Amino acid sequence: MDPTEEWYYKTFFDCGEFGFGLSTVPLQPLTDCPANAQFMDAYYAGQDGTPVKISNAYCIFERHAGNILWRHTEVTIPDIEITEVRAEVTLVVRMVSTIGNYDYIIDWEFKPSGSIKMEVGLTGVLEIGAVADNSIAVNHDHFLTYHLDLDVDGEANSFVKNKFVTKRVTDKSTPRKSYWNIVSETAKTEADARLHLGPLLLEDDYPQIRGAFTKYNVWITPYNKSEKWAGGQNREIQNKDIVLWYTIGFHHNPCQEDFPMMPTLSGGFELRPTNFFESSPVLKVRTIPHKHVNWP
Ligand SMILES: [Cu+2]
Repeated sequence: MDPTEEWYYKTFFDCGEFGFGLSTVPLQPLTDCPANAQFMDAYYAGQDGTPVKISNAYCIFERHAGNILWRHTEVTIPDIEITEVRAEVTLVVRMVSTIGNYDYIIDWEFKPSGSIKMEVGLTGVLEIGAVADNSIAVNHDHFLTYHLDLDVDGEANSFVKNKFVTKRVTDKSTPRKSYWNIVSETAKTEADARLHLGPLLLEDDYPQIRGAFTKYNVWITPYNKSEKWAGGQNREIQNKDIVLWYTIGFHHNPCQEDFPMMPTLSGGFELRPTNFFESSPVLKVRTIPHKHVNWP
């Protein structure tokens, strides 16, 4: 098995549970997705239980973004210079959900390094009000929560936080005054695992009470099929079947360039394997022969 395939298999995630699912819109070939994309339909259960079809709900394509996967020029050998470069080719799965005036472009990008990158792009029509001769748009937030069931090497998993810590040298063993180190902490309970986002609103303000999950951008909870929304109860999470809730927040201060159509604004995060593989999983990636390149 390809080592990255194994990682994807072990890093099981459920991308079918977007609250966005019902708002999925058909993708337009050649503009929503590139010419090399394949499209798939999707179905959801309608109000009366009958299946409702969304044509071209997903697209899947190889992305040749022009990025470097890895490279090195070896300059330390006398009289010889060796250069090896590999272009990055990734696999992207895309869907778009339109909710009111906004369109959310949701990408899952699978990289040869084993990294899985989640990206969401915000675009659409800015919601505005008219005040005398002017148009105004209010400051607002967008929060998107990803519900990730990370079963790495089986169901039992733990959440480990790696913190960078400054250490002062006190024993005069070296002229250096300090160094830095990594201190690993395994979260025992849900409260231990929360990571802070830093909300702008006061805690007793009504939108903040309603969206209290946005106070932290990472929550870890034990797997429970019926739980669909972020927010913990401080249960034990060490060596358990755990799920990770990642909340991406956008504090949107509208500007004139967002009116009337907002150019796509993107945010995201990356799941990167760390000490999972024995060595770099990209060594097997071949270079693209020049004769196979068709310039447009
Ligand atoms: Cu906005």
